[in-house]
Amino acid sequence: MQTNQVEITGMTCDGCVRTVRMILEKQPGVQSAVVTLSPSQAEVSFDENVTSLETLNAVVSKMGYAMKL
Ligand SMILES: [Cu+2]
Repeated sequence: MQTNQVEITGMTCDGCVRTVRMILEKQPGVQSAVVTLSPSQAEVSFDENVTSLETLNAVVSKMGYAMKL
């Protein structure tokens, strides 16, 4: 399990924050996701044997957001 703090671009309101958090928490291997608007970032804890920041970034990118990796 690892925890990473990553900057997220594209979030403009609390709705975005909720959306990103729900997307992340639904992904296999993700244990928790704490998302904030200011600063615009996510703290994600996940099992690195199951998923990766690259995979999670691909998922949020489909929704119009992006992680700065
Ligand atoms: Cu929004």
